Amino acid sequence: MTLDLFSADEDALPSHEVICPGAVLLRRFALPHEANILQALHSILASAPLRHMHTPGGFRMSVAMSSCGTLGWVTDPHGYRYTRINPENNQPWPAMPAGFLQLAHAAALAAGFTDFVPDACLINRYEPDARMSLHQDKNERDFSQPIVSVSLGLPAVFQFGGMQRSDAAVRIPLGHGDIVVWGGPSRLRFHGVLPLKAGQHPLLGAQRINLTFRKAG
Ligand code: MD6
Ligand code: FE
Repeated sequence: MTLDLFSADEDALPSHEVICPGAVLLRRFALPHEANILQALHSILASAPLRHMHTPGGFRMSVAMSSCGTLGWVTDPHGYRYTRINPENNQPWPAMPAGFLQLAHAAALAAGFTDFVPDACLINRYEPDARMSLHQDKNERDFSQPIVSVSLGLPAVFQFGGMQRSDAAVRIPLGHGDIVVWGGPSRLRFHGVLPLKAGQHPLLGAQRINLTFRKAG
């Protein structure tokens, strides 16, 4: 009998890959937390439902969004910004669950960023064909803090570019449970998500959910 060291079992282990300085991919890091995350998401989205916002230029976003934490990210004809009140229902955003905070903190630490305490978690839902065009995350106050991005459900192709929109972008497939931590010299890189391919995920069905944790205020 031969021991198969490179069997499919290896695909079940977490991994740590540096994408470029400041950007780390932690494959499967969120898997042990999937049940907790989905349960918490269910109640967050019951009080702050996902909705398709419009860009300042007037385009309806194909990604449906909500937020939890002290600050939530919104876009409307006045621009992109963080607010304490959800403009859809004039209520504060749902609190960030302790489990979300702990996961984001642990992922940041694994990527070399100490003391990450997010005050905003943006919740993105992609259905087939939904995409996010290349953008920079620059509505946050302190760019010394990283962003922790958790992917759940259907796989997607993430694009990491450079500091200019026109810079070449690498493509990284992201699957259920993968986390990207992004900061330092990479913090202001352009990035985006290619149109989601149709499919069925055993837990989430025909969608991808992305959580991005930020220290926004
Ligand atoms: C997404 N993520 O993965 C969209 N931004 O659906 C982002 O826009 C993002 O994943 C900054 C850092 C990590 C991200
Ligand atoms: Fe982003």
